[in-house]
This record gives sequence, structure tokens and C-alpha cells, in this order.
Amino acid sequence: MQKLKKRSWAEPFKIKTVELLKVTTREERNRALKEAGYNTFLLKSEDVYIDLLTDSGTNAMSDYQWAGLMLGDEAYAGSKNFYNLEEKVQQFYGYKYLVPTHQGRGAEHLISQILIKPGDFVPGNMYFTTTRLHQELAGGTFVDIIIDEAHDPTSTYPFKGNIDLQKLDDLVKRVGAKRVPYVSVAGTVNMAGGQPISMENLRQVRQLCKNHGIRIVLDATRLMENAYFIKIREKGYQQKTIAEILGEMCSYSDACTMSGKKDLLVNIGGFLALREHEQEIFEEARNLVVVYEGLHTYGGLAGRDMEAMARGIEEAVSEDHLRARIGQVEYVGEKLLGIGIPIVLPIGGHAIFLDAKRFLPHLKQVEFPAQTLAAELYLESGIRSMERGIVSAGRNKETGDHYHPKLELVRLTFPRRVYTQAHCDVTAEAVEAVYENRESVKGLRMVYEPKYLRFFQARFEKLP
Ligand code: PM9
Repeated sequence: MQKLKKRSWAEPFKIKTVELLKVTTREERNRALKEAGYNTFLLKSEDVYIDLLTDSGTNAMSDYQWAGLMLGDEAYAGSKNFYNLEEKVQQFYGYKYLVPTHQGRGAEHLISQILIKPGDFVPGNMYFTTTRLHQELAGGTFVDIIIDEAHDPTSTYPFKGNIDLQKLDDLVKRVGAKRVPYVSVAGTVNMAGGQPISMENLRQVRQLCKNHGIRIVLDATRLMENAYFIKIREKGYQQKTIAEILGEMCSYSDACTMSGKKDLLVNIGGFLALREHEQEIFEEARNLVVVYEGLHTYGGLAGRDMEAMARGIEEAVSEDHLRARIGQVEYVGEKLLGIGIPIVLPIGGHAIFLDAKRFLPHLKQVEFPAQTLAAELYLESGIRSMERGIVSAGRNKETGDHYHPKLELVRLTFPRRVYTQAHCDVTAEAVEAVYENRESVKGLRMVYEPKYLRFFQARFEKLP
């Protein structure tokens, strides 16, 4: 008998309730896809079998979180759920001040409006769509200072979310520290493939910023997952708890923006949080939040949403949870690698990223290979994924030209605690089926392009 070598990850939960899925025919999917203009964001959810569009707001809440909903204190002001959330943010992230927002971009809006002046430069470890847009709307210019390895899908460097200190230093020398309001540091880096930043790098960035008097604003959306990667990959962290690693990461920042819809296991919610020395910025943020989101003790959320997020923090910081969450993504990634599918390496935290440039090498980038591949995967199987390439990158605001990102990817994003291993197997088989027919796949042309964040609503037609 063959001996089993590896101990498997497994979910540290059992299933209490289920949501039934609709299985569609190819003909129905073809019709749905045409109606959606070949944009998976425009598909109706009921026409989707396995929904790997995003891990944002699509997580399954626990019975503990659902119970928390019943404890929602829906007072207009001073809800007890706000104070509970504040306490959890202080305890696990170490930020004293909390400003709740309806989701991550609400927090990005506030911090961008407060800190960025027209003409400023905001360096970051690769752009994120909503983050960069808010920086630009405030008059700033985003500058990518991530290490070069992050733009190479074949590099197996374990911390591809790291910042290139030389690039940061060069920028500060070129434009002057006064025109750099903060460095925007994400962990993990979504557009690079869910890649982590190392603690060592973060510490060095902190030192450099300190020397220049520049703030660090963390995008803490998937920081728990980043902390897990540090624990398993970085020397000296194996014996630390996720909470300790998380706390240390945040200690190298001045503030964070958070989309609670990812790490924090909820369907809606976010916040801006600031360290003790940032009282002035906090006062401004809690003044501005009443204009755009809601009173400073709810920020666009119901009391029950804040309670679910507070309880989500407690569950998300569990190592067992993270091992299973990241283990599931790794399971799919290894399966795909085993059948020769080109994916971004190393396997990231929240998603598998198919490398559309290598998957469909006969398509030019302006024929939207990743958009095409996402559409083909849906047609084949009813599995919904997301383009993360030239469409997501948008246009240069000065020249009006498409950005041509090096990474042309399709993201298979795994909601937390939602899909089973059999769903993972079906997904890998569907990707394989598309891969086998890849040579016959034709590209797309864009026929409608909205002004902001075009990937959400753009429409396409098949090229003849
Ligand atoms: N991320 C995602 O699917 C949802 C919207 S974009 C398709 O990955 C980071 C790192 C994110 C993020 C959202 C936001 C914005 C900020 N930072 O969606 O506004 O991944 O809650 O957060 C999405 P909200």
C-alpha cells in the first residue's frame, strides 16, 4: 500500500446550511454571456454555478457571526456594536482610532481626501483599482514601487509584495518628501497574485519613511493572510501567533484602510483606523465621514454589520482558519500546475491567477486575452472568474492610452468557507478543458467603456 506523506489541510468547521446552485446548459451560458457583453461582472449571479469572481463580501459567516446580527444595536449614535468593533481593532490591529465605512473604498476616499494634495505622488506596492482611483481623484499620481519580480508571473520569490527600497528612495529624491504624503503598502498584494510583503521589508520601508518624515498607510484588507505567509515563510516567525505578527505589521504603519469584506469574513463593511499619534487626522476623518458615509459611530453600516465584523476579526485571526483558507487555494493551484496550466507563482493567498498571456499566446493584449479567457471559462463550465489585466488597468489619465500591464491575468478567487474540495476539482477540470481548446479561442473588442473603473461595466463583442 502506498504511504500518505503529507498531512492535509481541512476546514475547521462543518456545514450547517446550504445554498442551492443552478447548473446551466452551454446554450444558456452562451446567451447569458452575450447579454453580459462578455463581462463576467455583468452576468446574473443565478446564471453562475461556481462563483470565483471575488472573495469580497462573498464569505460564509459563522453561526457566531449570525448570532451577532441579532445583537445589532441599531441606534443612530453610539451603537454598542461600534464600541465592540473598536475594541477588536485596538486589540488585534493596534490602532487606537476607528472610523467605520461602508466598505474599503469609503476608507480610501477619506484618507485620500485628507492627506493628498494636487500634484502629490503616492508610491505603493502595485496599484489596486479603487485605491489608485481615489488617489487620482484627490489630485495625486500613483507610482509603482513594487520589486520587479512582482511583474514576472514565473518568479517564485516568496515575498513578491515587497517594496523596492531603491525605487522609493529615488522617487523621494526626485520629487521631494513634501510631495509624498504617504506610502501605500498592501499586504497581500492583490494585483500581483495575492503575494505577501515580508516583515523585514516592511521594517526597512518604515525606517526609510521615518528618515524622510513620510507616513505609511497600510491596506489591511488581506493582512491576516499576509501574516500567515510570514509565519510559514519568514525566518524567526514560526513560533509567533498570527495576532502577534499582525500587531507587529501594523506597528510599522500610521493608519490603515480596510475592506472587511475579505479577511474579516463579512458581506459588507470596512474602516479607516489610525494609530494614537494621528489624532488630528482622525478628527478630520471623523468629520468627513459624516458627509459621505454616515455618523462616525456607524459610517454607513448597520449595528449588526459592525457586530459581524468584530466577530469576524476574532475568527479570521485563527491559524487553523488561515491554514485551511490558504490551503484550499494552494490545492487548486497545485492541481493546475500538475496539468501544465500557466499560473502566477508562487500560489497566492486568495486566488489562483491564470496567466492569460501564456494561456492564449496567439492573442494581442489589445484583444483582451484575460477578458476572453474569463468568458471562455464561464462558457465551458458556468464558473465565473475576473479579468485582471489591461481592462482592469484602465487608461493613463494624462495620455488617455490604455495602460499595458505586464500581468494579463484571470483571477479564480476563492470566497472563504464557501466551496468544497469537489468544487475545486471541477474548477481545475474546467480550466483544463478550456486549455485543450485554447488555439481556437478568438479575442474580443471593447464596444462600451465607462469613465471610471471600466472593468466593472465595459462591454465587449467577439472578434470574427
Ligand atoms: N477588492 C476584489 O475583488 C473587490 C472590488 S474590485 C474588483 O479583489 C484591496 C486590496 C482590495 C479591494 C477590493 C479594496 C476595496 C481595497 N483594497 O471593495 O471597496 O482587494 O470593499 O475594497 C475587490 P471594497
